[in-house]
This record gives sequence, structure tokens and C-alpha cells, in this order.
Amino acid sequence: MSNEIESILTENRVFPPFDNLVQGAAISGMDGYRAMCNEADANPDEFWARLARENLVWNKPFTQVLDESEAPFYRWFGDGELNVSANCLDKHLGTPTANKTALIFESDDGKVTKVTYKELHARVCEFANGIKALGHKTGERAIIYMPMSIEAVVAMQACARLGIIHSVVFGGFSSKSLHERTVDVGASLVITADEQVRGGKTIPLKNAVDEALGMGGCEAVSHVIVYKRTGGQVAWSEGRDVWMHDATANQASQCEPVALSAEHPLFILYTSGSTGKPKGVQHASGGFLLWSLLTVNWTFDAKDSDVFWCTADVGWVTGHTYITYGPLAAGLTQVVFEGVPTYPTVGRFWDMIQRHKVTVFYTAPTAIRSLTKAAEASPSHHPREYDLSSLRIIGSVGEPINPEAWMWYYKNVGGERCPVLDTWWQTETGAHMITPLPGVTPLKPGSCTLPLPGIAAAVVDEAGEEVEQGKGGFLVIKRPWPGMIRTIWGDPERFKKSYFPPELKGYYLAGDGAQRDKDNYFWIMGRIDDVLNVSGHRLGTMEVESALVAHDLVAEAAVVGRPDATTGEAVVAFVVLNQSLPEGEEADHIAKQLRDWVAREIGPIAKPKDIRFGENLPKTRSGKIMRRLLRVVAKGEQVTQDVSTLENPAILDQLSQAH
Ligand code: 6R9
Repeated sequence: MSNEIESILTENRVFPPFDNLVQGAAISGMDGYRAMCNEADANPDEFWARLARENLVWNKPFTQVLDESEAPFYRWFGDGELNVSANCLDKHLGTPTANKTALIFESDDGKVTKVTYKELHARVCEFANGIKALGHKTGERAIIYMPMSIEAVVAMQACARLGIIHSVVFGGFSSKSLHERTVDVGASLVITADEQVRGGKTIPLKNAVDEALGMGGCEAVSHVIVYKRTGGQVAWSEGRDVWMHDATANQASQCEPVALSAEHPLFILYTSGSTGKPKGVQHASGGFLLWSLLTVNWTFDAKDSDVFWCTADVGWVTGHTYITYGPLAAGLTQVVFEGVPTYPTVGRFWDMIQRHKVTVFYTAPTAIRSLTKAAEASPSHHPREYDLSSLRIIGSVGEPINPEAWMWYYKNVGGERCPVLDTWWQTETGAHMITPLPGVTPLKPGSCTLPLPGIAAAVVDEAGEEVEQGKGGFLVIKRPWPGMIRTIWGDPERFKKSYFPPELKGYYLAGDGAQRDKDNYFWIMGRIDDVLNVSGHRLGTMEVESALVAHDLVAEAAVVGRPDATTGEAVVAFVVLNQSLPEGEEADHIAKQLRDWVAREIGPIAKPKDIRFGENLPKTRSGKIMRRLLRVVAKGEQVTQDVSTLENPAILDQLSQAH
């Protein structure tokens, strides 16, 4: 790692778009981008209507575009009818795409299975017929608790085909979380697997379902359909439990897709809010489908020849939008991966890119940071040891990507030939919102750059007034867009309160802090509650983290605020080093070094008051650092919150020990 000053606010490198990508891009050059933005701003309804007519297959055309009569409960294309699964699969039958590979599935132990669009269509139809035969109907809710698999995609698509609203629960969640979600959506059907396999280990899923359903309140669940992944031992409840292969046996490979209102809920996906209970984010069929398809085409500049790989799990929104729906609607070939990036070696991702000739690769900063560290420690699995020349675009999602990680990704994975697309969006937004476009946007490491056409993103103060360039504020979206959240399932009041606070003029409040630079580029400063105020200065936790990570000794860092009598808030940094855990004098020495480093990088104001070293950081299973818990630890208080969603709960004790 270099010692360059790479703090966000001093970042000034610019990487212009590559000529080969500008040529033939879906949106070509800044002029093409501006023209689309202008079209959208001049008449948003006409803009979205045109795109919805050109890109989606409708059973019944819509006459109304945006219905604002019950704002903020916006409705899009509400009197139109379509089917999402038909738009992902049936649309391709009778075209050359029918015989193209839709999914390249690679199991944890490296076994590869491919299915064409025609085969996937048949499998979805057979499963949908099986679900129907069990008596399930349009409008019911299904919980999907499955490993990454072709079967998981089939299950989601089969639900969409029937208008059964799915709620996917990440396979790493506990039976307690599963129970909570099953009750909240009032599920009548659960689709799961006997076990899942990750990193050579098997983890039971069906057992967890049995436990969850045994906790009470799930009496509406009449069937549990089980995909046999490993053949491991499972308990069986006769009459309720059905093997997936039995449900599909002898079913016809044709199943009429149900024509549904564009506003029919497609799925509910739970995400953490600022308080305890997770929010059931509800998405609609037409708008979500349109936005996921458009962003695959725009952001990833989808080409028929692409091999697309999004490494997310279908348990997260990224897996919904950029595995199950968007890429299929776009007719792409994509890789679906069961396992983890570090098994059997830390070169697994690079090996898979090489073998499957992946052209578009989309992953998370946390993966990049941990693989950076792993590659330095294990040179024979460093990306430079693999042929990654098939790549043309590489993307990032989930959290701010610090310039240090950005540069490593750009150089070592992208070979300085591929743009790094830092895509900002949320479960609630359905798909990308602020992101560079490959044939358009000059890149600045650490910035998600500019909003997509039609997305009225802005940075405002407490009264909803736009702030000047260089000043921090709330990230808002001023106009509704088709892919947006419709409501929080069962809690419309919380929806209004969380996302449309009255003082912000009816704008959508993202919950992130941001600022724009002199080129109007957006820089995300982390969640609103992650922006610190130290002696009246606004300071992004991300800024301090970025500075720390730029130090040679530091592998990863998380920064939180702690109330301080003198300065308002004080900076507390949790640091993972590139070496073994320091103790005693050595720890004091390194802490001082890092403090001075931050002071030099950003200014004395950002100097962490307290630095704690740990072997790793508390993370959710999706890789997000749990800053909420770190704030408790920083205050020296006992963690009383639920830590069941943590990947590594034991780390909290280690970090509690201030040196
Ligand atoms: C897609 C997804 C959303 C939150 C969001 C923000 C953070 C996501 C980001 C980013 C900076 C990016 N986030 N992408 N922050 N730069 N490119 O991750 O959805 O799980 O709902 O998380 O993640 O804080 O508000 P979700």
C-alpha cells in the first residue's frame, strides 16, 4: 500500500472513460447522458412511460404513468398488467436467447451446472405448477430460505409467475429472524433446502425452518417445500413437508404466467432500520422490473456477449435486482456461486473469473478489502496470477469504497482497463441510483459520481433546502421513480415517518449523509447517524476510516462517535492491523503513530481519541460493519442488543478491552 494521502476530501485523481467503452455504449458520452437527463427533467411522466413501453412486455398497456393521489404512496403504471417472470423468461423464447446459457452455477466444491433460458423457463413452469397443485394462489406470501442455487432463482421466478409475493430470508439468518419474518408477512408457504454448503461446511436450513415454525404464530404455513441439496438428515412433517423434486415431478413444462397489475407486490425484503425491528420493504412488479432492467443496461452497459457475475446472495436486494431479475430480463449469461471467496483458496473469485471468462464483475468493498489483505499474505493467489483479461467492467456496492480499496481493485483486478463503478443505492430504491456509467463518467476514487437519468438526487439541510457544494447534508431524492419502495409491509405509518419526513418537502430521505464537490459529484459520507460532529465540525466516519486504511499497517478500520463533554463527539477507531494483535507498549506506539497519521491526513480535529485493536470487526453476515454495536463498545457500555445476526459475536469482547 502506498503512503499517499488518500483521504476522501483530498482525493483529486480523475480517470476519464475508456474509448473502447464509449464506442457503442447504451448511453454514450456525457452528451448522451445529459440528453437523457434533460428528457427526464423536462417531462418525467413521458420519459418513464416511453421506457416502460419500450422495455417491458405488457399484457394490458397502462394509461396512467404516475399516480400521486395518495403520496407518498406512489403508484406507477397502475392500470397496466404484466408478469415479471414472463418478462424474464417467456420473452426470450422464440429468439436466439432461448438457447443461450442463462445460468452458470458453480457449487462450493467447484461443480459447474449450466441451464439455458429455455431450460430455466421449463423448470420455473414445472415448479410453479407444483406450487399451484398444492393449492397456493396469487397474493399469498412465500418465505424463501435457500442457499445460492439454480433452485433459489427458480423458486423466486415461480412465485413471480403466480403472483405469490416472496420474501427471501438470507440463509445465514437464525431461526429467530426467520420466525419473525414468517409471522410478519403471514406466509402460507416456505421454500427451503435440507442444508447449505459454504466453505466446505454444511449448515442445516430445514432444521431452522422447523424450529422457526415451532415458535408459534406461523399456523398459516401449510407447506414447506424442500430442495434436496446434500441429502443430510432432516425431520419430516407428513402432509406439510414436500420435496421440491416431488412437487415438480410429472408437472407440465408450460405454466401460464398470471397477468398482474403493475402495482401487485413482487416481493417483501427485510432490512435493518435505525431501530430494533427490521422493515419489510415492499416492491411493486412493474416499476421494480423496469428499474432493474434499465440499470443492468445502463450501468453495466449489458451486451449479448457478456458473462455477468454479481457475487451477492439472493438473500439481499443486490441478489434480487442483479441476479434473479435484472440480468434475466436483459437476456444475459450469468454466474451464480454457492460458496465463499476464500475457499478452497483466497484466489477463488479470480479463478472463477478466469475459468468462466467473466466480463462484468460486481462485488462489495468488504470483499475487496479482505481479499487485498489475503492476496498480500498469499502471493500465489494474488489476482495478478490469474488471467482476468475477459473483464471489461468491475463494480462495487454496499458501502462506501475507500480510495485505497478502489485503487487496488482498479489496478489488480481491473488491470487499469476497467472502470470501477461505485454504485450507490439501497434496498428501498430497488436498483442503482447514483453511479458512474462506463462510457460516460470520469471516475474519482471514492465517489459514486452522478445520478442516473430520471433520478433527482440532491443534498439538503434540515429544512429541505439544497446546501452548497462542499457542504454536507442529507441525501434525498426529490421526485418519485418507478423502482422505489411502495410501503413497509404492514406499517404504512413507519414508511411515511422513515422516508418522507414532513420538513423535507416530500422528498425521499435516504438516511445517508452526502456532499457534492465542485463538479457536482456525490460523495457518500455514511449513514446520517455515522456523521460525527466534533467541535462543530462535520466529519464523516468514512473519511477517518479511509485515512486509517491508507496507512501501511492497517487492513481495516471502523470509526464511530462517542459523546464527549468537551468536543461534542469524540472519534473512536476500531482497527485491524496487517500484523498480529499488538500488546502493551507496542500497541501504544502504533496507536500514537496512527493518531499522528490521521492528524496529518485530515487535520488534528479528526485524530481518534481512542484506538482499539482487534483481529477483525463485528460484521453482519452480509459484510456490513455493525457500527451500532461499536458505538456501545466505544462508550464502554455492555452490549445488550441482539447480536444473533453477527458473523463473529466473540469479537465484541476483544474490542471492549481498551488498551
Ligand atoms: C444495495 C445495498 C444501503 C446502504 C446505503 C448506504 C450503503 C450502499 C453504497 C453505500 C456508499 C455506495 N451503501 N452502496 N454507501 N457508497 N456505493 O447495499 O442496499 O443493504 O439496503 O444498504 O448501504 O449507507 O444507505 P442496503
